[in-house]
Amino acid sequence: DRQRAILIKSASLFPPPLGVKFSYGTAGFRAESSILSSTVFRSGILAAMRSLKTGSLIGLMITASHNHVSDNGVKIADFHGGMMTQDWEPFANDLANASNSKDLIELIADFAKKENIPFGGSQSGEVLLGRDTRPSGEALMEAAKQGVRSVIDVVATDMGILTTPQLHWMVQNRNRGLRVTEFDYFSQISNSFRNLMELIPRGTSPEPFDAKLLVDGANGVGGEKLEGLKKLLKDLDIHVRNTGKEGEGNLNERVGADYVQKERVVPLGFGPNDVGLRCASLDGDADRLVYFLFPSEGSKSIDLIDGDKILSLLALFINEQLRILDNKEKMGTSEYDYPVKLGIVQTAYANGASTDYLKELGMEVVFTPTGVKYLHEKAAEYDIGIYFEANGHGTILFSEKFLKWLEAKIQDLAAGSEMQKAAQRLLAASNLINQATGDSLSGLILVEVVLRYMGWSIQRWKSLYQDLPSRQVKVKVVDRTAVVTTNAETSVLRPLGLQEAINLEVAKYSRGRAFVRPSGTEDVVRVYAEASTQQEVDALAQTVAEHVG
Ligand code: NG1
Ligand code: ZN
Repeated sequence: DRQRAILIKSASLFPPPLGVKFSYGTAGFRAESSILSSTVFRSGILAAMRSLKTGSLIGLMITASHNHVSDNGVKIADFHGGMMTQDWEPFANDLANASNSKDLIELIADFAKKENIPFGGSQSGEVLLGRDTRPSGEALMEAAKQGVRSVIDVVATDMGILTTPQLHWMVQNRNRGLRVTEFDYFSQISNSFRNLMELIPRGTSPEPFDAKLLVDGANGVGGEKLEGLKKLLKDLDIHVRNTGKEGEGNLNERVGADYVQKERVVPLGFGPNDVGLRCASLDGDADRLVYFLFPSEGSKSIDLIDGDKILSLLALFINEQLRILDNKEKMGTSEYDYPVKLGIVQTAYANGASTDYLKELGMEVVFTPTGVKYLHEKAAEYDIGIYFEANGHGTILFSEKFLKWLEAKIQDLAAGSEMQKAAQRLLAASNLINQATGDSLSGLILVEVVLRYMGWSIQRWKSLYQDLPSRQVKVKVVDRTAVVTTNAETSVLRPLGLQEAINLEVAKYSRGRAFVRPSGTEDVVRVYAEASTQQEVDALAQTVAEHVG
């Protein structure tokens, strides 16, 4: 039939590389960009099928985030704006690995039948496509569009260069019937920023707030977009470096949130003149955010304010608003009042000191395996769920039920009262921070307002708690899938004996902790360790790595 003929014709333009096995990991498909065109083309077909199946807009993003500029990747944003349903991952893998057009078409036909996908029927579909600034993105975008367009009645809408979180946001909001241009995205952030600024109590700050913020854009899409966004933000004094413009350096090369967080050193473009200033760093596709500062002149290492500390700051802010709202005397007895559940979601990579700190404040802290999809899903179980990975990926999710409650509350409460202001702050925060996925741009703006609300310098924020010394190392192994973990990745099931060996090493140190897991995005096994001194933790990580390799 016609559909088959179209697919055969277009698939022949994108032959797969020989002898490469692709796998849809925690961040979609990633590889050296020169071998990706068939996979991206096929991901376009997949996205189109997903759109027909769900009757909704689906997103497709071309990026390899913090990885080398010569790498690229592709991932699908599902109709709700989050990661693609895990049920479709095996099909994604089969599609990417089909060795010829005939197999490919058979796979598509079988899956369409199994999933009742109405090819060429009454249903039409749409896929929204975005890419980061990688040079290979342009050709891969064409491959993706051809994939989408080879499914009858599905249109491909090319949004050009976007941050990953912008694309997720657009998919989520378009499927809620809203307008989703980049201007709409920027407006939503800047409007809720202004609302929050107006809700800051006057004259409470003990010291004048230093508005100056330096941002490392990783020479990627985030720096460029922040330049646009900051024009709408009065009161913030943002200076973007490593914007990716000519002569500023290469994408992710000794710059960016991944580099700063893992290596703990100053990114290029920052120097001794910046000692003591508040600095932030985005990753290559702007879905990660960390802060840092140079403690003193001449020191090479930085003081890192990682995702855990961003999480702690935001959790304090949210908790404070809930505390103001939960004023027993004034709390109405109306039927819509209910105990609001706040949940904090972390992974095993969270610094132990952050977990202790949050628990001491009485917060509920839960753990999931690494990977945004797990954290996001868990956070969505709460009225307000805050999740962050130590590497700076995270957001705050507000449930529909809670937001309805909040809106009713705001109507009900005395105008201008402290309680009404607390409710308004929560509502503004929910509009500011990306509800689809972790977003360094909206996250950065929220952090900036919260610091002002608290009246805190970056030094004060940093001193919330003292990080335990930690170390991460990668171990190259023949087959990383030989390492199998359980219990949110904190213990090893296989190979047998490895966990016992780790336990013996850990027991030698005070406050020792270590775990190993196979990476979902790189061909390595990762080792993470904590102990009470840097020297001890380096030794611990080293010995554990030797047990792995
Ligand atoms: P892997 O490679 O599975 O460790 C890395 C990050 C994750 C997550 C994904 C997706 C670490 C230790 N791991 O996953 O947290 O961000 O990339 O980009 O930072
Ligand atoms: Zn990223």
